[in-house]
Amino acid sequence: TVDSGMLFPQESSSREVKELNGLWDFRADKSPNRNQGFERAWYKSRLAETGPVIDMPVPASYNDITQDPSLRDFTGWVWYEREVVVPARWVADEGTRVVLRVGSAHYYSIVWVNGVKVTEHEGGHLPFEAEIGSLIRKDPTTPCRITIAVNNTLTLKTLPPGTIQYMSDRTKYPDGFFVQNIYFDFFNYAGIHRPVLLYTTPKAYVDDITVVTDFLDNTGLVKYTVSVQGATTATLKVTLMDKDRHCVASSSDQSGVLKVVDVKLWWPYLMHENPGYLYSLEVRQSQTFLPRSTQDVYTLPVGIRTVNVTSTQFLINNKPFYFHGVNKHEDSDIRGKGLDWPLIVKDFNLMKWLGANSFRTSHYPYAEEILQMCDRHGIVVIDECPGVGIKDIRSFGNASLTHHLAVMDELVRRDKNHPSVVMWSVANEPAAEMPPAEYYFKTLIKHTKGLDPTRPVTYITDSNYARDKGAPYVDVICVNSYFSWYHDPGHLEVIPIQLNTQFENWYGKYHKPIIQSEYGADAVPGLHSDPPMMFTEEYQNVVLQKYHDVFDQKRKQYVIGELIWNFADFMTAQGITRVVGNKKGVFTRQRQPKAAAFILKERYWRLANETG
Ligand code: GCB
Repeated sequence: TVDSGMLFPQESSSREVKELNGLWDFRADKSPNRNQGFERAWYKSRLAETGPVIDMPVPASYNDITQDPSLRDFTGWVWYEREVVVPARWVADEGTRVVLRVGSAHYYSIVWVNGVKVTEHEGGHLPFEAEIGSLIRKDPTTPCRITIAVNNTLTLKTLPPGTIQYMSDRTKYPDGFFVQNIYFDFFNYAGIHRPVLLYTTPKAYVDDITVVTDFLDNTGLVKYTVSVQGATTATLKVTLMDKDRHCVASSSDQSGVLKVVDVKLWWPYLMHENPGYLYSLEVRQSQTFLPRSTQDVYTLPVGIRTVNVTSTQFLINNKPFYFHGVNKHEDSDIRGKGLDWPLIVKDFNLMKWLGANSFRTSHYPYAEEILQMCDRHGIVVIDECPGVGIKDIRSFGNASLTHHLAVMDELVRRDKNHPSVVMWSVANEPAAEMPPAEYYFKTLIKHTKGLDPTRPVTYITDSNYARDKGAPYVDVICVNSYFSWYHDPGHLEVIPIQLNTQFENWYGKYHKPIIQSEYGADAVPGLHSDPPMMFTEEYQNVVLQKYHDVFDQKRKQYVIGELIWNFADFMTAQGITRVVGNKKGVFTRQRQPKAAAFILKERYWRLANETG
């Protein structure tokens, strides 16, 4: 389990943030065993003194930045470095904690400051941090040198899993040739994907806040717990404020329940004229360190809402919620999976244009900045962990499960307070029919419910309904299917019968609500044919329409949502089924609409009016 909080870094009257985004020195370790950087201790001096370095933007995937194919397809350690001038007041004040934080780096990271290792972290999609105050105070006259080594190698014990395969036939492959096998359908982009920053807190600080919300008639209930570190006798002031910064409730206890009269609930987009209403929970913590006192202030956005699941419905604030949304990727030209504000805002504008009220973070946790947008705009999120491509029986082993549980710890710790997050997804399309899947998913789901008893838990399946070993443990059945695409390609006429059977089978066996968590077809933008043929925009249209007809019959019964695969085209590994990436987007990778986007838009706005 995790032993500290991971509150999103924020400035306040007691906290400062210094972003380290921009150009870093970069060097890929192309030595045969990828280990030269460690053998020669590249972290001990300036990276530029160890050999040639290039400019690398942070945040960004490094893969598509240069013209070098061996860097695009690189597997192994890459090294990032930059120097930062730390404000003198941070150095001078022993009472200031200085924390180095990495939003995410794919996949395994080791961090040094002035040649001293400060932390390491496994997992490519969640933040990690280290307190570095004592190190920068050691030698306040030199700039602070931050070195981050990142390794994107995936093995059977990583999440997502992969394997490294060496090819020893020298009549076919050059010396040292190996490939990274992956079992998921998106490019294994790597590097420092999210912002790196330094932030400060006082020595006695607010380490974590947990809120759980509820309401009774017109009264909102905010159950909160504050955890404070570094203080012996902290006094606390917790104030809940509305949008106009008027105090609506307050307390001086470390935990308790705040009552909000005439509560304004957090509602999803299109379900209410004022979606995404957020209160602010200001936590003000004071501590007296003689001869002076310090204060720490942290303000958490809070949306008051409830989530419940029945055998046929998904309820938000006790009202049936129908997911009409998308599956996404963090993916775009040049920057790969690097966080990019113009892209994020554009995607929200496109989702709203479509009338999408929800998305799934397929197939890994997205940047917390994105969840904050969801909170504010009322976009509902199914928060998925990187458990994608669990196909090999060895991936169900103990070491893999232990890591998977740890990832859920980190994911729930980071995202537990987001009102937009209404459900956890612990995996996508695992080999759920294999015998070890039963214990694996039973344990994983129980663990997740232990971490957060307030949200339903699911995983996304493409297994046979009768043989799926984990389905008994999920709250909502999420099914992916690609009728007339991967099965019976070209035969659009099979969709009504096969999709009906799919729903009846799953509901008949489990009596749980069902989300069509993926469906779709590739369309190369600009390819046309009538009658429709695969890969044309017309074919994608008809697949969607035929699925929609069945959804309309079933959504009044127990189908509670439909998420198109995919919002936009995205990059994949090279292969014979992918024409420069996956083309199942309703938008192109450059975020221009295909014909299908207009069909979806019409439908989603109609659904918004019908389902309220
Ligand atoms: C799936 C996967 C998704 C793929 C998609 C496809 O079932 O969950 O990651 O991209 O199918 O297009 O093959």
